[in-house]
Amino acid sequence: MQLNFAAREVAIKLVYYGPALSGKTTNLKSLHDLVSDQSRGRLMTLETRDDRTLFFDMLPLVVRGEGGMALRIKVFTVPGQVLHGSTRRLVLQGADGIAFIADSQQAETHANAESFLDLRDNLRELGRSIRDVPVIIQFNKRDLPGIRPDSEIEALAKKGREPVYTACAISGAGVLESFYGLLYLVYGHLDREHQLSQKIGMDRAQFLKSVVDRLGIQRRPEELLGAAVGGTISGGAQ
Ligand SMILES: Nc1nc2c(ncn2[C@@H]2O[C@H](COP(=O)(O)OP(=O)(O)OP(=O)(O)O)[C@@H](O)[C@H]2O)c(=O)[nH]1
Ligand SMILES: [Mg+2]
Repeated sequence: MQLNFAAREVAIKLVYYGPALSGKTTNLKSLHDLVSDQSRGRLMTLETRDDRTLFFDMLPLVVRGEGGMALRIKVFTVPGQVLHGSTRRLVLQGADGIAFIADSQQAETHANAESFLDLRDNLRELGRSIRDVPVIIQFNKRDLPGIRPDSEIEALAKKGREPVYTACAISGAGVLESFYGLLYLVYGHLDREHQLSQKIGMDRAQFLKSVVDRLGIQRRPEELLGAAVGGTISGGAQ
């Protein structure tokens, strides 16, 4: 988190991580389409012709609080291809929260696991533990055949500590829910570590409500929070 009192601004960084072609860039494109014009900046993407991110994508969002305090949210994606390991680490630097985008296809199970280990290792290289960083997991591509069944995703959600979401990023389903769940965790974390509520003058409920209002999201906060696999993410989550 970066705090600029003079400009009355708080900036947070979210990173979408995951294996190659899992749908990280597609999540950002859908997120861009789902928020209002006034709250979003230009979506920066740098892709090759075959949909591969070479460096990163970035979507800047701005949420203006009542008291004139602005919250800038920068959403980044990493390049998932194995060979871009050092770029992933660079993009991961200073992340306040991570959305891990997994590919739901059975055949990608191993690639998901490898990428999660890669995330853990890269955080460690940066001197951080994955246990101390807010993380949500999204199982994307739910529209495809040959995916891991809901029952398996539910079991994984029960077992793990990270909130789990299902999504179809090309249609936008689950994209806002995942983003919102991550913001929920990030707020809790930054409040504990840096007293965010005092700094921006909003408690978590006010903060989430203002994100929905200011980004022009046509959904109720409770509905978004209730979308995690296995039910609402609790106040105690992370
Ligand atoms: N069927 C289906 N295809 C998807 C979905 N999400 C993404 N895709 C497709 O999967 C391909 C890869 O998506 P990207 O968003 O570029 O993947 P990425 O994770 O950014 O990949 P890298 O940049 O290489 O790490 C594209 O052809 C997308 O259209 C989904 O929910 N369903
Ligand atoms: Mg990409």
